[in-house]
Amino acid sequence: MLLFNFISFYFIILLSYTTMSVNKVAVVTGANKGLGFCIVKKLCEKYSGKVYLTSRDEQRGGKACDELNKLGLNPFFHQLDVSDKKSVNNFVKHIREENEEVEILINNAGILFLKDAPEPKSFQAEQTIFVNFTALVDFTEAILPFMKNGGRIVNISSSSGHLCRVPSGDIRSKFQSEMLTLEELKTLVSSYVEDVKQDEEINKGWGDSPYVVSKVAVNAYTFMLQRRLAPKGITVNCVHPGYVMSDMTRGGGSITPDDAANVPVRLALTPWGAGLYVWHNGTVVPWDGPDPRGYIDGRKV
Ligand SMILES: NC(=O)c1ccc[n+]([C@@H]2O[C@H](COP(=O)([O-])OP(=O)(O)OC[C@H]3O[C@@H](n4cnc5c(N)ncnc54)[C@H](OP(=O)(O)O)[C@@H]3O)[C@@H](O)[C@H]2O)c1
Ligand SMILES: *[C@@H]1O[C@H](CO)[C@@H](O)[C@H](O)[C@H]1NC(C)=O
Ligand SMILES: CC(=O)N[C@H]1CO[C@H](CO)[C@@H](O)[C@@H]1O
Ligand SMILES: CC(=O)N[C@H]1CO[C@H](CO)[C@@H](O)[C@@H]1O
Repeated sequence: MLLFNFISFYFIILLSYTTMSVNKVAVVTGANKGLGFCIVKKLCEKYSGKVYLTSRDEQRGGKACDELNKLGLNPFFHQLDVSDKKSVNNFVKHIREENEEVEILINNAGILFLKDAPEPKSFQAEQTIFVNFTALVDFTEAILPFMKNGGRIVNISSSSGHLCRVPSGDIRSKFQSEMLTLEELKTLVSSYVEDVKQDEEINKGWGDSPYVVSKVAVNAYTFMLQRRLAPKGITVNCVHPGYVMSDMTRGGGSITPDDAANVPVRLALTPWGAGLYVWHNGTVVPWDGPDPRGYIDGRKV
């Protein structure tokens, strides 16, 4: 009898553990404004789980949540600076303590050096690559253990991540190789920074934009991750959101953040494929195909 009670007690504990305590959540980075904010809004309307609006600044994030509360929507706020290890660790710890599984991860946070940035070229290249490429990779790797099987990762990419933007065919084929490992990708990207320091990047066929190299590298990472996570049924896709009217484009742009949020949200809720590079109009674009841009530097072509 005692043994029976003992067993049933643990059975009930086990049952409640497996049925009640793991909650599925969606996480959006850089969500206090612009595209990220609109993505959170649409997820709150359509996704059945908890939605995290994250922002590197507590106040800006809190204000964004208040705005959505007024619309009757209920995102959860958490501070998250993807380029800060301590902040990433705090966020991951929170997910673990809440016993949550990430079903949807949208990597949206991003910054752009404008063309008139005064910093020296080698500094810009180093910053862009090591902070932005490395931050994205490290944040994603930190969250992976908490990704739900069958989950979805959407990375907000850019037309600058298209392979055709790198002039050298030799370098393109390295980025494109299905055998490429994360270590090799990091080494390839470091060799770019070294070439910039030697003033050799144009000769070597990298082109003149660190932004392009960082976005191409992140796209290569997206496809690598897709191959790695396929056995768990996790899909990884990237989207070029269009030339979005946001602070990043200083009032320019040809698509509202609200419209630009539609394709990423559709990919997060019901992806129609994996390892895809999707344009803002919903068309899948071959990463290694011809330049698909309708706009170059904000002008129609
Ligand atoms: N606008 C375009 O035409 C365009 C085109 C192609 C791709 N994209 C991509 O779309 C994404 C969203 O851009 P947007 O146009 O919505 O720009 P945005 O209005 O400038 O928003 C960028 C967001 O990222 C956040 N952020 C920056 N660094 C961060 C960090 N280290 N940790 C956490 N959050 C950080 C910003 O937070 P703060 O408010 O604290 O700065 C802000 O919330 C970016 O990845 C961008 O590269 C935009
Ligand atoms: C969407 O944009 C891509 C890239 O510019 C273009 O090739 C495609 O024809 C467009 N599709 C539609 C339906 O407009
Ligand atoms: C091109 C680009 O995105 N540069 C940014 C990389 O990240 C650092 C630090 O977060 C920013 O200062 C750069 O503007
Ligand atoms: C292609 C691409 O890289 N897009 C973005 C993915 O998300 C990170 C931030 O989490 C951005 O820095 C990248 O630019």
